[in-house]
Amino acid sequence: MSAYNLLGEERKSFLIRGVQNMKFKSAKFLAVAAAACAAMVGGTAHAALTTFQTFVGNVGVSTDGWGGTGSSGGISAMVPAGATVRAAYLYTSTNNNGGSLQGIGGTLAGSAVSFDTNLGTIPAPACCALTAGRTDVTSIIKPLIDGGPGGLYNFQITESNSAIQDGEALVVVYDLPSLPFSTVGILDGFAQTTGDSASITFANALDPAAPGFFAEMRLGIGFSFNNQSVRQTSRVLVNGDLLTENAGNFDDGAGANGALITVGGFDDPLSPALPTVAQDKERYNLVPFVDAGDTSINIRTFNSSNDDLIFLSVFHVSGEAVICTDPNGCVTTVPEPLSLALVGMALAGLGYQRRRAQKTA
Ligand SMILES: [Ca+2]
Ligand SMILES: [Ca+2]
Ligand SMILES: [Ca+2]
Repeated sequence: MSAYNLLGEERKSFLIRGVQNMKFKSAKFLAVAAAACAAMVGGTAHAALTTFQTFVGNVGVSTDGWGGTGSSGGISAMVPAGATVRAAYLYTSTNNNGGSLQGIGGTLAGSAVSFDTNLGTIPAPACCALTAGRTDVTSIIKPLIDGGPGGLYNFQITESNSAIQDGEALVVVYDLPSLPFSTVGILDGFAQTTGDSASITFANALDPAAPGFFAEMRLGIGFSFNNQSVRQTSRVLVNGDLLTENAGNFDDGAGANGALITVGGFDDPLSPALPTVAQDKERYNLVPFVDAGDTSINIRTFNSSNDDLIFLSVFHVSGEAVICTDPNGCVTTVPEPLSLALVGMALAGLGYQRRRAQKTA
């Protein structure tokens, strides 16, 4: 148990019991209602951060980010010799384009890319129509890495509209027989600024003391800016304990609109406990937040400045996991239909605190 317990042991046990007992009716009802609301408000195919892909096996993952006010730069992957690429995805994080990806695109390693999947726009009170896009770049990246020397691969990247595109994230998942059996989970979309959650639920109870046990999370965040007078950060809780209050900033870009991006990457250190803004590179070791016997890891995010886009969350954990976004764990049964009136009643009880802040970047 970490010292940074915000909710207390009782609350934490409640959360874990909630995950273990999926028949918990009222909690499930609220979760379904919140998801229904997000879908209605968002008006897009995606509602908040949702599971995009889960890879299980002798797998590894490379992540990296790039942003700039110019129209081209470099983005990288670190892949060991002998590995073969299972899948590769490129994301772009945009601002002030009306929630559309029109005019958004570019090239990766000389090949044209169009971000064909709009991951949705954060609803109010978030500002600036913050919207990310995703495209599958496996056909571009795989031939450049498979059979290659291994190590660092650098790719040129360009943006069609650099002022709107804050930057890109490259996620490469690969197979290598010598790697331990593990799970890579990719969640994407947007985290609602007033509070959002994701859970990893495991088939077997976790033992963080087991040899080789690991659990890591990396975030991709757009349109975040911090200096001595402006503070735009996200708070992240893991199993009810505070992981960071300082996720965000433009670590992989620059301090100007059109370059505000940070991605926890292969070249970033794991954040220390309770990192400062400078220390937080959006790459986190979750092991200290796991207690022996836990069957889930629950993540909650909040962005009180209402102007940062958490568009990507990549998990890499030992063993086989099921990754989902229900705050109470992975519900496997189909919920009964809810009337809009019932949804409204549930939402009235949610009572989130909301604050507004002006973007000054
Ligand atoms: Ca740009
Ligand atoms: Ca980074
Ligand atoms: Ca950061």
